Amino acid sequence: MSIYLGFDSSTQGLTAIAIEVDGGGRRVVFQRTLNFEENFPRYGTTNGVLPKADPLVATSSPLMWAEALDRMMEITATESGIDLSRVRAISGSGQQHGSVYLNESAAGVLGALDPGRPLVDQLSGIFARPDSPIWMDSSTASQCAAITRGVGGTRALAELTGSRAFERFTGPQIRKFFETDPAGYARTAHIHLVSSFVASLLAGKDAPIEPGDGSGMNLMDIAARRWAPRALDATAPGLAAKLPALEPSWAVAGRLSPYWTKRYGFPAARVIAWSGDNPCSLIGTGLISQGRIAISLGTSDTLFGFMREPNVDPSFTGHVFGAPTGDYMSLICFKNGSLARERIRDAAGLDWPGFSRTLRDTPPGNHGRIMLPWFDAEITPEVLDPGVRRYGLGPDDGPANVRAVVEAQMMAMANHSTWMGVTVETIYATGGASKNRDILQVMADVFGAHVDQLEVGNSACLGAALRAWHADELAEGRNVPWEEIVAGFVEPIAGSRISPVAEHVRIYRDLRRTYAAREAEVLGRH
Ligand code: ADP
Ligand code: XUL
Repeated sequence: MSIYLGFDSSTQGLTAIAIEVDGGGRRVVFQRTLNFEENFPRYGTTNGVLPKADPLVATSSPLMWAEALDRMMEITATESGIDLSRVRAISGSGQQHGSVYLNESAAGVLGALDPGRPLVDQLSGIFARPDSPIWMDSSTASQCAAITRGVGGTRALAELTGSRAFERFTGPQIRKFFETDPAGYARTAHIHLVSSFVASLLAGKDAPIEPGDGSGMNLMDIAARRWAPRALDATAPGLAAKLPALEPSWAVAGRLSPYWTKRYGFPAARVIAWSGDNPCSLIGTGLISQGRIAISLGTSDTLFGFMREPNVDPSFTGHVFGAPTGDYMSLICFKNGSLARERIRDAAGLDWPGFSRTLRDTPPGNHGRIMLPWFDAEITPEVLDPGVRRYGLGPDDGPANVRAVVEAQMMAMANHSTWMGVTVETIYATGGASKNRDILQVMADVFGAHVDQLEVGNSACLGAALRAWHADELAEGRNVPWEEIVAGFVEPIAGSRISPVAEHVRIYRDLRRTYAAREAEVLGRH
């Protein structure tokens, strides 16, 4: 019997999952989440984000992520009930795009961590920059423009890296750091993603970046899976020397360092390259062949599917990322996801059961009333000048706003995903809000598709554990097919299927056109 660990360092918290694999038997044996704001208040984050004066800026604390990792490893060792000696490998998932800037001392410190002292006490000197820009940041429009020019235009950059320049992507963030703090950039020896940073803490040395998360940087040649010199040159000087190696998703970054084995009694298990939360979710939802999609309703809402070839979105709204299988995935990301739903819920004075009841009590189509739910700058479509727009709807009409925000989110997802060319018959729903069946009913009606709820709500974390298993087998010389890896873990909850109601599907077919027209009107794209 073997145990594999998967961790998910996400925007709002850190989750751990342990899976047990025993011949044909397989099950999740442990799951726990630590919330950054609640459990680590001394960092002063709200929903995992540091306070900021500029609404377009979003940063977090890499030291907080490290402290959470330390606490979670302790919990796994002391409270999970699992037999630690059976832990063979650990991998993880990180919120995508976020970057961590380490100075020259970092390598030495990570390689000689003292198991007698807490991790954070030893890390305070390793950063060339104390905060990390994260995926919610939209402050790099001028850097996006400069990089696009440098690479030869939007199409050229999208074809090279899988995406046009996006404000939150790591390359534009690195360029901004270089422009605004050249001394800090010069002090930077290594730039990690959230995923490769946390993996480095576990391995006690620099862990690689893999193509799933590497494709969220505007720096990787998506077809060759190598750093793209043209993109690096257009971003910042001397960048190649500061980036970790790019290695396959199943690369072994090392073994758990003595800090973890001596401090908590873990075996020297393999540390497998960490990936981004969306590539990990692709595995954790079992999307290992073409033609199906998943929607994750987390802090961000994302819609994604497996792809055989890197076919770039002709409208440049969506992304092509590497998939942890060695293939590709298509993805669109919405920033106004769970936090937008929460704002409407709070304004209406409701809890989640009340929010659900309201969805049941209000009519599909909302009598034609529409909201553009851009509380924050939006990614899809690009909105850098945020503001909620309401049509036929007052801000004080709580119930109508509840329906409007969910309908808006689902219509935007349906409208902006047509480039993927997938005839959507079934959607796998995951993420924190996917437990809400009334939200999923709106999803089913807007897409005209069945929606299945997955057993494990955190598919990114599960995907990370499954990747650990797959890579450990490979390292032992056994190439276990992905179908076999995901079987028994990613099946929808029996009886959970939510089916579209034909009459509602008709209503949304029309309303989706109205929604698209409103969006175009506000964005000045008549
Ligand atoms: P992350 O993307 O940070 O991993 P999660 O996938 O854990 O986030 O989702 C967290 C979100 O789930 C919370 O912000 C909350 O808004 C949402 N959520 C939790 N329970 C419900 C519910 N019953 N209905 C709708 N949303 C919910
Ligand atoms: C994807 C994206 C978000 C983050 C945080 O491009 O920005 O989904 O990965 O979850």
